[in-house]
Amino acid sequence: MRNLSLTLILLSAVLSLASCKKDPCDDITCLNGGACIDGSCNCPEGYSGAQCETFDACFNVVCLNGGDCVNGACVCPEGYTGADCSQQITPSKIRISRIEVTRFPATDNGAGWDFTSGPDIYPIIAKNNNLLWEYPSFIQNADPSTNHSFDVNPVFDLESPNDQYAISLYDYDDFDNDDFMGGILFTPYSSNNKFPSTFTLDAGGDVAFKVYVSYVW
Ligand SMILES: [Ca+2]
Ligand SMILES: [Ca+2]
Repeated sequence: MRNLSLTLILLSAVLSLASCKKDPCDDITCLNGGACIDGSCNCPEGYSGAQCETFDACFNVVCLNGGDCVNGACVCPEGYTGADCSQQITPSKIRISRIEVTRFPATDNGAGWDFTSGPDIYPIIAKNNNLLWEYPSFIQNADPSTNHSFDVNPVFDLESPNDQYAISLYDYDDFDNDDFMGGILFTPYSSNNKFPSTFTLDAGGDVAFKVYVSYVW
């Protein structure tokens, strides 16, 4: 009996202590719409700090194309501009490092390209019928069933990316004029192309190419 009454006394003492325990949020002020929960501020999105006093200037700032937000403004990667990096900058040059020939005609209108063997192929690039670049050698007796790769070394720059160029394939011949095998007109740049590192030039005709490029701004 004595034990029980002692227990009751202790219990009521604990209860009275608990009832006058302070609300942990009494002295807490949460700014910017924050709400105090169990003694600490629960801040709305974009705010942080003990009192929600710090605003992240990059909250809700969207930077496209790999841009980074710094102090509330987008820092754009090379080639992009605009508040959200959505705008492309026209490159001053498009640099070709490799040309792959992905299709050429197996025959010259039914005849062989050469008397007893396959064509000896090489690509050229021209603009307004002026030769700008040609591969300095050729691939001998090229097999039309596979792709053929030409390293462009040193690199060749297309100096006016918005102009039209022509890429053509020739069969080198020893004793007469080289045979034209086919060509495609192309404009290397468009303002929303996202700067691809390769582009495919294929109009469904006799020849098709894949061109490996980089960009100079
Ligand atoms: Ca020939
Ligand atoms: Ca030949």
